[in-house]
Amino acid sequence: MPTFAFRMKLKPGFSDEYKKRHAAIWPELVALLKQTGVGEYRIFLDEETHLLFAVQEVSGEQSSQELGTTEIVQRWWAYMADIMETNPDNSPVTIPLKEVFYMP
Ligand code: RM4
Repeated sequence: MPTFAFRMKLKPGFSDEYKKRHAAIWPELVALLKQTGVGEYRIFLDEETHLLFAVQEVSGEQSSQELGTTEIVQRWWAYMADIMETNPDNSPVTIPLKEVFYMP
């Protein structure tokens, strides 16, 4: 299963809020992610730089970041926009990361 990794950025001071909101992630968002092929999905925070590093297994061709045409993701991105670095459409600024090491 291919793995996608990407970087996003949190606004300073919101790590607890980010974690709290994700601990209560909307069931309909989880269902959509699973339906579209996103499997195990982790997000890590670098507390020093406020950078978020996401790693997700994907059975299809698209990552979670390509679901911005769905109403649920648009609503989720709008909900998260106040604590994240976003584009004008509320999507989180997303920088793909290059895999440089893999140990099976
Ligand atoms: C992140 C960001 C991503 C979304 C996850 C669930 O903060 O909004 O796009 O896939 O949450």
